[in-house]
Amino acid sequence: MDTDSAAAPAHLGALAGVAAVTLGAGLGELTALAITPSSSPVASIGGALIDAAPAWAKDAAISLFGTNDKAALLTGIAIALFAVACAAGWLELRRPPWGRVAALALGAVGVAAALTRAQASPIWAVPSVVAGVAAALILGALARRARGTARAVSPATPVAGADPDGRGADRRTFLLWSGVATVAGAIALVGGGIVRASSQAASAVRAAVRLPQPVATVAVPAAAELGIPGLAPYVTPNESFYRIDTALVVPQIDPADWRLRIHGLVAHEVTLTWDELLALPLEESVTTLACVSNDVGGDLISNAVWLGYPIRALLARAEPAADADMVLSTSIDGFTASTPLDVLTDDRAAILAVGMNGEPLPAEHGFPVRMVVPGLYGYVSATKWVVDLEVTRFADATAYWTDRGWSPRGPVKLESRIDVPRAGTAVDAGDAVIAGVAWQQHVGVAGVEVQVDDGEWQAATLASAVSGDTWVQWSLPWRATSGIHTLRCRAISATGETQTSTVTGVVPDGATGWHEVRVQVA
Ligand SMILES: Nc1nc2c(c(=O)[nH]1)N[C@H]1C(S)=C(S)[C@@H](COP(=O)(O)O)O[C@H]1N2
Ligand SMILES: [Mo]
Repeated sequence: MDTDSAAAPAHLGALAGVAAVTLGAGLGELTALAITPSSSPVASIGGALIDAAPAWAKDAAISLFGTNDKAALLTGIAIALFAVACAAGWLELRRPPWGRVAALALGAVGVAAALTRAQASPIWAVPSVVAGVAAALILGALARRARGTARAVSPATPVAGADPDGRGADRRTFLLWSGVATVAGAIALVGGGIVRASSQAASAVRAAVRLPQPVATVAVPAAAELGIPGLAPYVTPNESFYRIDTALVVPQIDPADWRLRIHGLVAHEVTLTWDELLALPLEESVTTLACVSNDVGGDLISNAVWLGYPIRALLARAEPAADADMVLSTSIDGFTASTPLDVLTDDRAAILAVGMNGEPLPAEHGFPVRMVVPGLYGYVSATKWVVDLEVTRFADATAYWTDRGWSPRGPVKLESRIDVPRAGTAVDAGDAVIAGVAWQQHVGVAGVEVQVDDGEWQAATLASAVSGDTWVQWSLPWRATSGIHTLRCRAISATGETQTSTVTGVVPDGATGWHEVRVQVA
């Protein structure tokens, strides 16, 4: 064992480790940008963690962080990497070459994660190899400097010929190089992430897409929009449409390469290209998507005008076998959803969507093609970046979330939400309005009732809606008196069912209960 190195302070080792791992990861990130964004070591490890995480951890992440669950995961990875980097640096200082071995092992973890991603090809290993090797080399070099520094400053092990100025210079050089490596690595990591995100947002292929005119259009009635400030708009702008998926890096698909394969229990396999899809008679439909993880009162629900082609017609070409009862859809990144065959073949607007509110699908909402199915939660129906439909049976196959404890079928439950006034806000006494949205897609909402404190349930006025496939806005005038008030709402479905007061959590097939808001009236 090198006794000199024992004199080097541990924090110098930690600094060397953080510098080496940050720069290594940054170089890996830049390499990934040159190959394909999803091969990024950090993104691959994050993606593998998402898929491997126990169901309770994912459920907790979505309910705690909602659509910020990915930022939370990346923060967690950064903290874990920081700890491992400190440890590796310390090891390299005290037990060389084990710190370098740890850096290489970290790279190997990246390689394993990258190669097991659904879209991976062997070249996906390269960014993690670059990251691991670079981190090991940088760590070796910095740790040598740190040991030199320690020897120089340690009175117990004077270095022959070392003058006080030289000792200070050694230390300064070490700190300078560590600092430069850390900052350069951080810039590469953050910059790489920004370049990746912005290149996706401003994707040239997407910008070049010209969607065909629909053969059937839908007019959204003006009376669907009550225009009450604070109330969710009837049609959600794409920028504020909720987003939930397992894709840490949004999959990039060039429409020219997109293929949909329909196979399984069918008489004829069908393959569809992008040009073939766009040449079909496309129809507009308005469908509200909801996430099964949406808590009572939550905002994981949005509404859009979609452009697409009925899946029913494509299945008719394939001719499903009589004993088939499910379609397992798969995205390019390996997510799967199990959708009942009868839902895809009845007369509802279950579509392969290419357009969202007059634009090609945004990258994060499934560009170029996703499924939209009225009446089912997204996890069993709304596969984004869809590339494969397997006609099968519930008895024979399970989907991504089913394997994690969620129900194989997920019809949307009857729910309603108060948007105005918002909980905790101050309301002026006098004439006020209570307003919100209510939904049970493909069943439809016939009424909404509101209760103030423990008073009578009062019927709210419903706005118009395109169909029962969307949510509907509602409002009720309220003479607000000063004090603290509790407002509650409940929906009545088009089939006469009253929304249950029974409180259930989101697992395994969606939350129930009445939304309740407490407000202070001044
Ligand atoms: N490829 C893919 N598609 C997916 C998911 C996913 O993780 N991956 N999540 C599903 C879930 S759980 C929901 S709620 C909807 C959300 O669609 P949005 O992000 O466009 O709102 O997408 C569905 N489609
Ligand atoms: Mo979801």
